[in-house]
Amino acid sequence: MSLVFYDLAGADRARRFSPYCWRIRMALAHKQLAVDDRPWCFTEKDAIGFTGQGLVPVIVDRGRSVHDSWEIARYLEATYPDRPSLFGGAEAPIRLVASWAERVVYPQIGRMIIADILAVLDEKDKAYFRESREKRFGMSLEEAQADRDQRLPAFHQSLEPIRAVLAGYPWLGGERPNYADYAVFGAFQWARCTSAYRLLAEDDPILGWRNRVRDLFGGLAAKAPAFD
Ligand SMILES: N[C@@H](CCC(=O)N[C@@H](CS)C(=O)NCC(=O)O)C(=O)O
Repeated sequence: MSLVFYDLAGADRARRFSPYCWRIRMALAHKQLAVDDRPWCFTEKDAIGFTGQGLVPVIVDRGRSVHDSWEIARYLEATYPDRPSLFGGAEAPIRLVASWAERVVYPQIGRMIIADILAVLDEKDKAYFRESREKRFGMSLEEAQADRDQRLPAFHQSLEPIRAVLAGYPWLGGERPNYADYAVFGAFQWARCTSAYRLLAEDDPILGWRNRVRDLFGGLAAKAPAFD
């Protein structure tokens, strides 16, 4: 039986846009696992109620469910040791990369695309998304996104750690891509699947890396509905 994967989807069910789900979609491809894909909307909490929480990604494999992207990555690495490694024996440093991405990269990108995300959602999710995110930001989605041009320079500056790695290696995983790449890439894929806003300059090496990750696994991420 294939592994079941609950993945956040928009009005167009083919538009998958969660940064955390993209981490796992890439990790599943890396592990060469067949996936029974379940598109999921924000307000379909009942469908994942069996996990005791309300967030995706969720996987069900070998009779057990796992949620939280990091826990899923660890589960895949432990359960499929004969498949290409996600951590390359360096779990703790990769946890650092994933954690840095969540705390530094994801929030900045989220703030720059939050109103654009609304437009790709299923109608039934829109009120929930607006209300929950406006509460989080303490302002309207449109206000949160309005100053994104002013935010870009600080965002670019905060990405220096990525450029430092790419100056010496093609991937954040070094000579080969691994979960470090997918953990950061999730945020850029989230943006390209929901917004036409250009986050990266044409000459930024991070854009070249993003495109290399996008094109992995036969263009898994490249083929997804997106704005570039
Ligand atoms: N720490 C979790 C975060 C997962 C998360 O925030 N997922 C979002 C989608 S990107 C979600 O399911 N949100 C549901 C909601 O806001 O109701 C992970 O790493 O998987």
